Amino acid sequence: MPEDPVNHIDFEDLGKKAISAPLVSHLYTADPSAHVFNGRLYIYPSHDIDAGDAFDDLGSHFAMEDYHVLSLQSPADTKAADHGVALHVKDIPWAEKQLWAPDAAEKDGQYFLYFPAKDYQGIFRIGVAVSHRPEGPFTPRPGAMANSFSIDPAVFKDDDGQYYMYFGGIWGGQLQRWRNGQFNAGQPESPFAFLPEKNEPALCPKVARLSDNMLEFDETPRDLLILDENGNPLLQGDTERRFFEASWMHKYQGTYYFSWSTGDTHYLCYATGNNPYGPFTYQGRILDPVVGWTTHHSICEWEGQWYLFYHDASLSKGVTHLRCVKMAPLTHDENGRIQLIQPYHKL
Ligand code: FUB
Repeated sequence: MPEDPVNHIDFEDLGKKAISAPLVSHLYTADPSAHVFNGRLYIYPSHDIDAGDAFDDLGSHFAMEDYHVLSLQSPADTKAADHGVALHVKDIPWAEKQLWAPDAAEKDGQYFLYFPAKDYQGIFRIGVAVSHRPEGPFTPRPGAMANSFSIDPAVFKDDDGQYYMYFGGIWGGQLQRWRNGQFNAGQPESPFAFLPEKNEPALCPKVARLSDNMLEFDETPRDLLILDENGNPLLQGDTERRFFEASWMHKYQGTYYFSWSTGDTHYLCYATGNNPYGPFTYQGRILDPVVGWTTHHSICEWEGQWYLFYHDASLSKGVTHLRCVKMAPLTHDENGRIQLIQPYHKL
């Protein structure tokens, strides 16, 4: 992926301008998925490392090997506890490499960690691992979830007790290679091959209800349609709005909020709908670009306040694949609109 879009950064100055500090600084973390379990806030992030892999537009340099779970006792905490290794790629029979953005869910006292990884054919699949404790360690299932593909699983529990997984990501996330349940392994291996034309509807994130045991899809994944203000699907060329990766779902006052990253234009955006499958209508931005190429988030209510969990690359002074997770208050205004968050103050 291209290097940091913000050039010539004075990181000392940036540290003063940042609206929030890294929640941990003894390891690099990214893609924070936050949930409150038993009154404590748990964060399920990617654990970034520098494995020495080549930097490219397919994200080969994101070569993560394990997950650590973080947690906060109170919203006033400025540092998160690190519960150590919760799952390592060497213990996942089907996965070869690249443990990308995970999420977690709880059901009946069991905790489920959902994660993407490349299998031994180089294809991203989504796996699940189980624990009796929110912080793990998690025991992986022997195989990936049947019919799973692409990256960035996010699991949402609706008020009726049904769980849904949202997922997908283009370029290195391989979503563009999937058509009608088939993976197109053809050349070239460019992130731009197999994408729709700019004037065609954008590729959609996917949604599927989970089975009662939380281990499989309960249905064939469906497209989650994101419409513009005129009711037309967002177009692939609408790069400041179209879906790229980093699905998240939250519900506020009965409305479903689907949010995502625009990837190469570096925004977090959201759309609203009246059911978990959509369609969703584009509403606006949540977060302006952060230092670093990627932007990825979750949204979670804790003790009556909503928070955005996100990352930037400030801790590594701008190294794209060495990121740090952060949190900031998030506000829905009186009309339910999410107020745009600027990650750095203008001093
Ligand atoms: O962390 C690896 C990948 O970078 C994630 O899966 C994407 O969402 C992006 O943040």
